[in-house]
Amino acid sequence: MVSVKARPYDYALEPGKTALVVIDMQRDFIERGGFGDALGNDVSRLEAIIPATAKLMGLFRERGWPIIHTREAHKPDLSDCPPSKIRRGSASLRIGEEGPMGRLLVTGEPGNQIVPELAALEGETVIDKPGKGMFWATGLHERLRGLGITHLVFAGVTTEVCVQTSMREANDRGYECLLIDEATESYFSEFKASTIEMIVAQGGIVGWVASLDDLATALEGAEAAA
Ligand code: TIU
Repeated sequence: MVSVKARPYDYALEPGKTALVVIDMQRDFIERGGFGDALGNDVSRLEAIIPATAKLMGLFRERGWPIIHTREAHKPDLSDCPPSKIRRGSASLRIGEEGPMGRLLVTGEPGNQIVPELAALEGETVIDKPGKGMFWATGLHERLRGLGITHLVFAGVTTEVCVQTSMREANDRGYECLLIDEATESYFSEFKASTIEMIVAQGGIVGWVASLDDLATALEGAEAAA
């Protein structure tokens, strides 16, 4: 066990049972012309976490620990996208419509690819998820159980939408969840801050939050002591 300084109290990370989940770091959300932009958001805020997320991924890759990448992606015929979700998109550009980076939130389109700096390496898992949460209609729980994973470290976008939904879903399935502060972001700074407070409130009702430095220090310290 590696003890990581975190809120609301130290997180007990279990090497060998821990996976990193990087939520939806796809061009649709991070670059101009994508879904996030079509919803009227300032996407530059999200781009800023790419270096910290890359560093976090490096900590897992150096140790050979599993990394799961997710993408919010629908089938080209949109049969896995509820009409309610399409209706609530932007009036100018909706899910499945052709934008500057191809059809919005549709699997295989340029906008649906993970940004190049954070692209998955061979052997890493990429999950296309039709919902905001990573367990809905993905088979991910069974896959994680097959790998013996009980602990999940979270990164990605947006903090209050797909990251928080996925953390809550993971919590209900018994995973011990840790979010890394510098590796998640929202289009709304106040939503990120509120989400972090919600996660750690009531004794960690959804999980823990730590800084990237505190995670790196804990891992390196534990290895130096071994
Ligand atoms: N709109 C928004 O903030 N987020 C999403 O729709 N998806 C994710 O958070 N990935």
